[in-house]
Amino acid sequence: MIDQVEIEVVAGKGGDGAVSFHREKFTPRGGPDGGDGGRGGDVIIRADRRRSTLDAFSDRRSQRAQDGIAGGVNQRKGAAAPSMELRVPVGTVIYDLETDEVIADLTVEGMAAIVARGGRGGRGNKRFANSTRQAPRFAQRGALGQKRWLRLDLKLLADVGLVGLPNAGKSTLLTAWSRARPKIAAYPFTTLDPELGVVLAGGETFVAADMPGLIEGASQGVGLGHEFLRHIERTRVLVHVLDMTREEPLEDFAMINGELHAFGHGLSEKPQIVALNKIDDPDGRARVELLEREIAALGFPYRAISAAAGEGTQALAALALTVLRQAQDAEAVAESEAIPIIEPDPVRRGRYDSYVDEDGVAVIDGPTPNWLAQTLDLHDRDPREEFYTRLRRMGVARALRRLGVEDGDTIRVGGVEVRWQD
Ligand SMILES: Nc1nc2c(ncn2[C@@H]2O[C@H](COP(=O)(O)OP(=O)(O)OP(=O)(O)O)[C@@H](O)[C@H]2O)c(=O)[nH]1
Ligand SMILES: [Mg+2]
Repeated sequence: MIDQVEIEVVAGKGGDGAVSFHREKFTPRGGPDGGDGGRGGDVIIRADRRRSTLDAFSDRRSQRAQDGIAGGVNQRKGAAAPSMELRVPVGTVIYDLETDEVIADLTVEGMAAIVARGGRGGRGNKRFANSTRQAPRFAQRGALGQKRWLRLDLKLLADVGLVGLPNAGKSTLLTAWSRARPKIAAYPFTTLDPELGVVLAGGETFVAADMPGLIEGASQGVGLGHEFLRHIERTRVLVHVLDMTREEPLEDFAMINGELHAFGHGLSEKPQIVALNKIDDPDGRARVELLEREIAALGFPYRAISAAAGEGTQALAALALTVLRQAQDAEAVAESEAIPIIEPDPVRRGRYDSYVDEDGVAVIDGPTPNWLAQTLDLHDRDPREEFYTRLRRMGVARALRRLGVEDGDTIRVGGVEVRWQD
């Protein structure tokens, strides 16, 4: 059972560096004091057990973090943007859509992955001052944030399983619950199996699984019993549906629980809620009144409902959600130690490739050269000088000479074509 969505994540752009000069009453122009821009926000995806589907992304395919703030006068640094956190259900696998590589498998509550890095802030003009250039009239732009397409895959596991005898009203209940779910336009829910339903309760959702009815001997494999019971194994909370129009609903209840116990695998330890169904039927209602004290004495939370008429079904959903959250809280305690954050590979700033492309143009390709080409205004003399100086310091001149590049030849750096000046 796969719930799947494709989204674009765009980290924030870095704030631009400022161009400014110190000003005092009798000094019309002092030294450069433009501050640096702040970093753009990262995009982070975090597993949150309060999410049960990927619906939230169906109408917002592009997720964009905020940009960093520009630097200011008087060396004031622009603020870094906060990262944007997207919340997905536990069990979501994040793929790079282009390469199909797994970026992260968020198996644990709270686990997170940085999926797009914010751009670096640009440097203010103060940082470009040196002995020969005391009043730089340029600053650096903030770098663009990382941008990529992701595929999120969620293997839907049911939170709540419906159990009971054949004909108890399990399928009718799931239908009633699913009717209450608001339609979300254009969401491809057709990929869901019919036995699973997303149930809305108090603004939150959980996933419920309908099961075929269990019969006596199911734990011994009678009537495909083993197969059905294995499905129940993967749910956290059971809703036990009782047909109150039957002669002895409490015997039915005991029989089913006996089968769950006999099968083992922790089925009988799962939290259970009892749904006393078919109270729209006069016999059913009468029997609820007759047996209510006995049922209460069993110690299970219960609700009287009419699955067919949709009566009491929302209250039952709310109760199921409460019990589900309690079960999850108990699990979360065990997992609350170190919550891993998955970080992308560190950028190796000093590294770059140099080669001649199919058009015969020499290319320099690496994080730092690309960054400089994108953030310094190469149409302007001073920042262009700065750019070449920085490249020469990285040994680019030697690499280009090796490729046969001479002064004045066109080269390509970070997607920008420039004339090489040694
Ligand atoms: N009067 C009344 N009939 C109901 C109610 N809920 C279910 N039924 C009827 O009971 C019969 C069985 O309902 P289902 O929902 O198919 O029962 P089930 O538990 O899914 O049965 P299996 O899939 O065979 O295990 C159907 O005829 C329903 O219309 C109810 O609240 N009141
Ligand atoms: Mg059914």
